[in-house]
Amino acid sequence: MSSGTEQHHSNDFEVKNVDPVSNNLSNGNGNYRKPFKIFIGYDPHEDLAYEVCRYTLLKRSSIPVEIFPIKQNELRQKGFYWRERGKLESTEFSFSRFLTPFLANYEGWAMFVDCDFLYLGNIKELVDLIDDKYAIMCVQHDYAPKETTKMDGAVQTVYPRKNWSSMVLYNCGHVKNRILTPEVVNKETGAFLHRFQWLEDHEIGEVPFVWNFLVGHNKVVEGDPSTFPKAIHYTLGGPWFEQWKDCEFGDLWLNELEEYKKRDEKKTD
Ligand SMILES: [Mn+2]
Repeated sequence: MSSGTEQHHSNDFEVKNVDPVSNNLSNGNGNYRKPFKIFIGYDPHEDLAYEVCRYTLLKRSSIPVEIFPIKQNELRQKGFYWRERGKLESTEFSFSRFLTPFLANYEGWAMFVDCDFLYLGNIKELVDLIDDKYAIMCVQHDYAPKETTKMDGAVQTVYPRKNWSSMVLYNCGHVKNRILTPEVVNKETGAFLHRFQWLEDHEIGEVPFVWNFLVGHNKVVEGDPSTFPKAIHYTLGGPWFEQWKDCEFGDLWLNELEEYKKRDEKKTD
């Protein structure tokens, strides 16, 4: 990647809303003293998706968060990632996502999320659902997609726990997650990793589906706020791809993109 691109992402590390004097936060119960670490899967083919995902996450967060893009080329340079890309990998972070606990030094909780998410809710509400008795927490989708291709023609595969790994809260300090070393992440099968086979079922906590609202699958029920998406997941492809410009909720993403671009222009003036 060129140094120009690196510069463009130079503020990926971002701490927000920290009171510089006391380091105390308005929430008061002490859970938010340390910024919450969020790792976003990055793919050079979906740079705008990453930017908008990050923008909406920061914009609506009332707690301090640190955002790190998971970039495969950087992980390779650091010697954390070396596996060859398989045909079924639709993004560069298909496997590198499972380095999240390692990248967080096996400490505290951290979130991994795909770049094809749009945040409408405050991430604090998700962090408040964290329960230390679990090794991970995620939306436990139960479905078999009808579509056979996704994004720019990559083949859709159907497997148990499909899409569970696209947004995961990792209890990085949990002893069971110590197994996720670079060695294991680089050699284990997609089934082992994406189905969380290093864990027992009872170690996998559940969060409401609105935190991984699958476009084309999940539905809003009028008058029922519990179905209103807090994080929209354009899992089939989003408006940053020409053929998905008119997809459901595509207008919301395009509006955020416009806002992000305007803000970016102001900054560089
Ligand atoms: Mn996705």
